[in-house]
Amino acid sequence: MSDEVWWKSGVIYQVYPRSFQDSNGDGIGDLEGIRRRLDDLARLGVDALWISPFYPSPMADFGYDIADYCGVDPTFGTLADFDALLAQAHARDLRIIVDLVPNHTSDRHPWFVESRSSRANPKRDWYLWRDGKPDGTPPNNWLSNFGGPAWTFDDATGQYYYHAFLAQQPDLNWRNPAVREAMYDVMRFWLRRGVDGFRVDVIYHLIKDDLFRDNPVNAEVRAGDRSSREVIPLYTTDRPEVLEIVEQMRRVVDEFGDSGRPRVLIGEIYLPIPRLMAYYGRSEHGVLQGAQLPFNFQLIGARWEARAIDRIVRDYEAALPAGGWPNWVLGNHDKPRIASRVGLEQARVAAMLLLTLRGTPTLYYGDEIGMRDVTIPNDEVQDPFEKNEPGKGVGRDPERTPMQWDATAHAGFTTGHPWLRLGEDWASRNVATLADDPHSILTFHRRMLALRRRYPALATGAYEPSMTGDHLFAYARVGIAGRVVVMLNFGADPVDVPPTLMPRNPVALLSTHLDRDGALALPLTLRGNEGVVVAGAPEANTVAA
Ligand code: TEU
Ligand code: CA
Repeated sequence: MSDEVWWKSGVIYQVYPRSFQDSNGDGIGDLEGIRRRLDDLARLGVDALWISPFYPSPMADFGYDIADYCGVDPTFGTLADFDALLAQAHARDLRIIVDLVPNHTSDRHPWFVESRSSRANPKRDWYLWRDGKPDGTPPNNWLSNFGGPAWTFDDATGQYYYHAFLAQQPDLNWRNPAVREAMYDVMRFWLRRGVDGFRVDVIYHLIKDDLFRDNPVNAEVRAGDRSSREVIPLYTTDRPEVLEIVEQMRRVVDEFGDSGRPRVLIGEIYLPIPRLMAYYGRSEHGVLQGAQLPFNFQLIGARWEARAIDRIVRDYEAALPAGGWPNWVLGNHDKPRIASRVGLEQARVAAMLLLTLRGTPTLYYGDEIGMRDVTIPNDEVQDPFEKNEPGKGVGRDPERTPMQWDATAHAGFTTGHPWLRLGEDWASRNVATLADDPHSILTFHRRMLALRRRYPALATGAYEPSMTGDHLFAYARVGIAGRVVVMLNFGADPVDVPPTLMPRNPVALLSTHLDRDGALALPLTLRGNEGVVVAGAPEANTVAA
């Protein structure tokens, strides 16, 4: 294993707690369920878990509407369950990253209950309250990401409040220093408990325009688009003042980072590359002051072609600030699953890409067994986004279905009735069944993760592009201990690998097809949808002293 800090060399695994493992038969995953699966996660070979919100919540947005930042929702367990999970994860060398949702609270949070009670309440200014226009319509044209106006009128005090998401998720006023201090204390609460870091929900949303100017109308909106696309979020996201807050959050994390246990700040940011880079923060004495890992979502929306991917990797690598560590993501609880986007065969190529590019990978639960989006019948839809904007394909239930563990009832996820239906393939596509299959996608993930540990060049080595064709994308990872070449066939037809790409005495370390090991005969032809990791045999690698 590389001796770099864990959040650079390690692999993050995202757990959506509702859907991971139920321990008490109510059909909803919980913290105790995650604890029981720690050995499975250690066996998979990941290094850290990011757990989506488990805090007390009315669940209007399934936990992204928080009513108490310092507790655990009874659905998910208790604080004692969290402590047990954390201790037992740490005992296995697994880090725990928790979700921080600072942009908005639940409308049931005591802060908002107070804030809406009267215009004179001391918490009034903790949220964004404005008068309507003289004709009674909302203060400006800002739109909710989940459909409709971002302003809801509150009868009690005769003003509108702003919410970037649901009306049940009022946005906090981050210009108010008391809000900042309260949220930094929330961070300290979890850091003291021992968490290893935060994934900060929509960190780029925290500050809105102080003049509440109208957002520009989006000329490129198309029929069938989500309604929030009607305007460009110029005055509601990525405001310059937000970067100061990102640095403040980083300093809070760093208050706890010097005990030999560095902690990490991850930002959830959907922005084009040049803007994304700002969230690494300013450089002071050669140290970046912002988020260590501003999530890089470029691969999520990418056209799945060799040249397009190569371009993304080059542009991203070239844009990184000095000292900025890259990261890569294929999917999450908000986006269609990778195996549905590119197909089951390419999903292995995608995983090889994710786990061999330079930068911290985040793996979404279930992707290691090739779970696909599950069609949810209309009368079973849970996601409020889908309910608000039906028929536009925005629903997020399909990628949130229960983890498929084994071939027993409900795939071992629950003994009760699962909150969301399982994928139809669960009886064969599950961890227990695929673990026994030497050629399964799960076995591929385990071997790929093991390979990263054996070859530190794969985790922390330099990135060297080597060639891109119509379907072949090849690059090398170069560390002090050696050089590893990755060749990926993005097409369904065989592709010949130019011999110049090969190290001397090439040895296959891993193929997505799991049937190449040892010395490679040349010339090499990759089969359709095949990726291979190749090294030079040791004697060819020996460096003169
Ligand atoms: O998501 C932010 C966000 O804008 C979206 O991910 C949006 O759902 C996506 O672009 C649709 O494709 C975060 C959380 O990840 C999400 O689950 C929450 O619903 C949202 O914030 C509000 O907290
Ligand atoms: Ca449960």
